Amino acid sequence: MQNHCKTALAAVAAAGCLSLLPWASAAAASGNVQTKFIYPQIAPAKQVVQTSEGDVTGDGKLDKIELLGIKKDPASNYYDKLVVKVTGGGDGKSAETALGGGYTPTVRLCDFTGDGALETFVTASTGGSGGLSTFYLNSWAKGQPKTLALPVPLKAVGTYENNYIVKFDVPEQKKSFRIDVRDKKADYDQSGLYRGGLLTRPQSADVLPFSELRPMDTDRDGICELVGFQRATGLYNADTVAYALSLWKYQGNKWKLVNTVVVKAKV
Ligand SMILES: [Ca+2]
Ligand SMILES: [Ca+2]
Repeated sequence: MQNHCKTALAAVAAAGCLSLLPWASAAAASGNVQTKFIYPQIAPAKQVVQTSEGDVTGDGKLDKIELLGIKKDPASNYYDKLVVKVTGGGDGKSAETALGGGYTPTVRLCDFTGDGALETFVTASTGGSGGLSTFYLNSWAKGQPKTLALPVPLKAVGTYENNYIVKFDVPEQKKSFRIDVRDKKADYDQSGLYRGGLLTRPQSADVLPFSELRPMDTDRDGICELVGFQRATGLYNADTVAYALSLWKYQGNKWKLVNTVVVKAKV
């Protein structure tokens, strides 16, 4: 099990690892004359971003799942609000739940909880320079939307060491990983971080929150795990040093950390 998960994480790493108001009217009365004012106002555009099918309610019949996006500015790529709407294939009833906003949202269906019914997993990019995303996991058992917990990002930290090594500590699993960053030697020497291969000052590497949580059935038991990707930055935001990967299984209403690995970022 442990070995298999390691293999799965390694495979993920090797694979490269790595988006109203209608015209309002107001009537004003002035003596016997009524003047009607009409103000142009922009209606938030609500649109279907993605449609899929699957049994999320657990009655054995296919449901229709729609990811809806609402924009205040139709010209923007940013959705101010996202909504998941489920229309039951069995009884035709629909239910929906409102989520936060983001860029390039997607919805995926998978059974994370192991109850045989699929959950909806929505990802949306924050659009910031950190490359982060937000995630929403909902169950729809018996047609009732319920928000489920998500994994918490690893509190891993990186520390530069002599000879162009960054050591990452993952406290959640009491594990350490040493990443060779010799390929950045010219940049690091120029910035004065190293002299003759020796560190000139303490320097840490930051491990950011999740840039991605990817549903994957890594052990092929029909239940989805989540693989988390956290980017680690060195001297500056664009200086990507490594990725911290974590494998999570949903157990007893929470996510259990199964394995972690820190891998060197590909140049
Ligand atoms: Ca489920
Ligand atoms: Ca699985």
